[in-house]
Amino acid sequence: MASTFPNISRIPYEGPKSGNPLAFKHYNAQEVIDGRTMREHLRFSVVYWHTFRGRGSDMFGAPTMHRPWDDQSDSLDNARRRVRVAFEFFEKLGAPFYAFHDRDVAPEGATLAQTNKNLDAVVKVLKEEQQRTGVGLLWGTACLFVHPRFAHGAATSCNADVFAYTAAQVKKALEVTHQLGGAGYVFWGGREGYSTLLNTNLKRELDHLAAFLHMAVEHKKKIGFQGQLYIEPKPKEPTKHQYDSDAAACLNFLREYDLLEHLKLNLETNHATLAGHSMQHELEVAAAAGALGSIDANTGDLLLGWDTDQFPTDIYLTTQCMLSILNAGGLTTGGVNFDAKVRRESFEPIDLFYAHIGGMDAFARGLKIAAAIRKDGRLAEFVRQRYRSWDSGLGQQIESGQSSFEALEKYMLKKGEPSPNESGRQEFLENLINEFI
Ligand code: XLS
Ligand code: NI
Ligand code: NI
Repeated sequence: MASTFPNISRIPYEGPKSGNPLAFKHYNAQEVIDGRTMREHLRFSVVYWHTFRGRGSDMFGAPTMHRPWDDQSDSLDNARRRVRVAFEFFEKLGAPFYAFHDRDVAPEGATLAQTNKNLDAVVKVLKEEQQRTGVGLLWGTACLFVHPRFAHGAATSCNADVFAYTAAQVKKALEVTHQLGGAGYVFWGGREGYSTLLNTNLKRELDHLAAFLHMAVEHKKKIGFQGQLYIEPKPKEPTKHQYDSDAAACLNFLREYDLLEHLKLNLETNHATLAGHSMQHELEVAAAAGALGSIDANTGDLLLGWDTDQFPTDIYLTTQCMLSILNAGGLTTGGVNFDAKVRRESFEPIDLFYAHIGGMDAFARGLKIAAAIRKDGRLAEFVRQRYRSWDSGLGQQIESGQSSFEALEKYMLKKGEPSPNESGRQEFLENLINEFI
């Protein structure tokens, strides 16, 4: 097949002084930072949905994207052609991974059987292209939110038949992900929530969601899929409330239903914003539970209240992300997955390159800065010192469970007043971070 991007060669690393918009200034795949290459640390992934299916429409306007390779039909030929283009893009960008929903890659047929057949036909091409290029699947997932059958939810639908359809669809999506050697599989509860409590049996819906995930775990074992399962928190949009609203809610749900050992979290920046949290908060909450799995790297717009899914370019943000990720031991099965889309006004194919290059460079810089902050050690040392009263004596006794209200009362009656507090030094620490940026 002729090249779709004939004027673009493999994006080179040219270093920070380069003025070439089609070169990396910071992402140098083979450069070793803190014992691992940047490629291994960051495990970049391109999403099929925004980048190859996004058309630039919004609720007020028609599609704007110029995608000359795509005739916008639902034909299998078009779907197969798109795969070749997508892999040329992944290759030229030097992205080691991609991610997709079942319905992004292959058209839905008139029946489930026909839909599965379509998927198989396209998966064949995906497999060929993975083998040709060495690009791997970071995670697969199922689209359980576009079709009208999911209007009331998928696994949490009031309609048991829809639950059955969802199970069948996810069974197939897990099998296909396994076939393509996927490193993981994501559950994002697109419509698993409610628009009004007037018509909702919340407890029953949560029970159903848990039963569904247990079946998924069972099927995963049955087919021998070793990939990591993830749940992706998001508080709202499209529904008013989604059950997987933030990291803490997901963890509570997983714990309550005995699922915590089977799933980790796939955290998305813009979803954290919608939940009223910072991305770093979500990362720290997940890491504290040993459940930090993967990230959907994007960012919102401070002045718009929805999931705008912009490419991340803020070095402060990527530094915070990489600090939390490195402190948690780094990404293993997960990756930095650009669940991000170019703006409606950025309609040329070359904008897809600019967007991803910018996101990759922003994360590469974040990685370098975070590694330097860790190597310097002052930040970690400050935090360590701040808690030093817990390292010996009274604090140590409490932490090791060897104390009681009575013992502590006795201690305090004798001492009278706690030792004085020390400054939290927020501004000092903010200045310290800026030394590295
Ligand atoms: C939507 C979600 C979605 C998931 C995959 O807001 O981010 O894209 O990542 O279903
Ligand atoms: Ni996402
Ligand atoms: Ni999102």
